This record gives sequence, C-alpha cells and structure tokens, in this order.
Amino acid sequence: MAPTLALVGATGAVGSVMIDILNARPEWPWGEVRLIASPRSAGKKLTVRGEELTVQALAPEVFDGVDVAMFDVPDEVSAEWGPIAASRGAVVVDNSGAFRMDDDVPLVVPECNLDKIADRPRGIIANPNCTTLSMMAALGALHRTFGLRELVVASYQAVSGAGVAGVERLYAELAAVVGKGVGVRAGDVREALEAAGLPLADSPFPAPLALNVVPSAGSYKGDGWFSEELKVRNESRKILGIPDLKVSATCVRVPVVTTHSLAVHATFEQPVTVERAHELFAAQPSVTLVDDPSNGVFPTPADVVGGDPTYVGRIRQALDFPNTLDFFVCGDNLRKGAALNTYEIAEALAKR
Ligand code: 2RA
Repeated sequence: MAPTLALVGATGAVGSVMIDILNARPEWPWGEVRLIASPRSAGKKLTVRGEELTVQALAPEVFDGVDVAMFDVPDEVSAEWGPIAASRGAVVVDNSGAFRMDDDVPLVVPECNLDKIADRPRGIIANPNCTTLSMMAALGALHRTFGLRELVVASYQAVSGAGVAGVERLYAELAAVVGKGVGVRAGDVREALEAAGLPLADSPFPAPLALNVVPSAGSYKGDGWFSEELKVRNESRKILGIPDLKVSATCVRVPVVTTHSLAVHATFEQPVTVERAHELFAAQPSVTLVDDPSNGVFPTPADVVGGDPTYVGRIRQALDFPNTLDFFVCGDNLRKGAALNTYEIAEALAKR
C-alpha cells in the first residue's frame, strides 16, 4: 500500500511552500495526505494534487496510520509533538531546531549524507537551518574531492527567515521610507519609521531593515554570538561529518524578501582550482553555476527566488590563502532552505 504522508504546520509560511512542492513533484509515491495545524487553523481547506483536504487539528490520533510526518512548526511544538508522532509509528522529518544537535537524530542534506536517514533511533530526522542548508550542496561537492578544513562565512539573510511577520515588517518599512529622501542622515530611517507608526518595539528585528543591513540573526547567545552563527558552525560539522571543522560565521539580515545568500571562504586539505570547482558544481544536479563575472553574471536573490537549486558564482582562488576558494551562493530559504529539503528526505523514505 502506498505510504501516508502528514504535513504538520500546513498553513504556515514554509507549509504553504511545501504544498506548492507537493503539487509540483513529478513523482508521487504517496497514498493519503493529511494536513495538520494548530486548532486555530483547523477546518481550512487546501488543495493537494487536485484534491481538497481539510486541515486537521494537532492531536495524537491524527498520526495513527501515518508513515512519514513532516513538521514545519516552532521548536517548542516540534519538541512536544515530534515524539508523540514517532510513538504512533510515523517517521518524523522535522524542520525546527528542537532535535538538530541530538546525537540520536540524524541531520540530513540528501546531497551530503542521505545514508543517515536509516539510522534514527528516536524515529526523528532533522532538517538543517536554512542558513546552513543554503551552502551545503555546494560545499559537500567540494568537500568530497578536496577535503574541507576551515570555513569562514558571511550570510545575507532574507526577512522571510523570520516568518510572515518579517516579510510584513519589511514591506511596511519600505512603504514608510520610499520617495521620502530618507537614508542620507544618521537616524532619519528610524525617525521615518516612528513617524509612520512603526516603532522598533513592534518589529521582529532589532534595527530598521529598510535601507539598512542588520548584523543580528536569531537570538543572542552570549560571548558576542547569535544563534544563527552557532547553527552554521554546529550543523556544518554534523552534516559533513567533520567534528573538528574550524568555522566562523557572521550572520546578517538584509532587506530581501526571500533567498539567503552567503559569501563563503573555504579552505581544503588538497590544492584547489576554479576549473575543477566548476566541474564539480556542474556535476552536482542541485547546483546551478552562474559564474561569468566579467559580464555581470552571478547569482542574486532577486534572480533565483522561487528556484530549487543552490546557485553558485564568483568562484575564485583566494589570493593569500593556500588551498582556499571564495564563492557566493544563493538559495531560496523557504524551498531548499526548508520545505524542499524536508520533502526530499520524506520522499527518500517513501522510496525505501
Ligand atoms: C532565519 N535561519 O533566517 C532562520 C530561519 N530558520 O531567521
């Protein structure tokens, strides 16, 4: 019998992208699909592959008979409900931060470590954070040939990483500043937002995003580090299976709606060349090479949003660092960064 798939968090920002992905997948290994959300969203009707489905409220019984349950909900909801779904027999593929660093939960990017989905003592498989995920397909391809040793990363993160509230805030801020000549004097963006009734206290971000960049992503964790920066370090080590990988990240929120970008400085054990890197990226189906800088060809969020691949460009050999490549990657943080990677894991489970 074809397996049953559940989507928990079906009405959220990532859940909506997930439904687009379900509707567009060329292969369809599933029988029944169940859409699940908080009691507030229960009763909503959504269409999956031509069939209108009613969203069910999260409850233990909704997992009975489910083979694979994809979770796109806040950490605390996953922490409580993931084990309940697993105890009812579902394999949980979780996109929250609740289980990523649990030794008994594999953290999977199909291009890097798909074999780990078989080793899941808690019945749970974790999906990485979108910032880490945006570079993993590209980095994994290089690591398999050159052997990654050190990673220095700067991120340029879109506001949809902070959910619908982040997107609404950016649009509201842009409406408050566009055409008003602000952004030329220290403090005038903040003044314009206050004057428009958009106090920072109401924002998901700690500084204005319009006409600005903000070096703060996630929550502050002490000693100068934000949670996103620590996730890049810890998750990269676990996914690539390099526990002592040297990693330093600076994560920055930028006024982009969707698609995270990263400037990557990666040092390898073996000598590297740009030509060989091009070959390796060309051979990786989920990576699209966009690298002709002399003609203005490189990846940008505005050009790649909505796409499934990781887009890579600006590949160059570091001038002063041996065995080191610098490059720029862009990846849709709601697709490969969240919904698509989760679904790829679920689909691989169904095929097994
Ligand atoms: C962000 N990476 O961009 C987070 C979302 N998971 O805020």
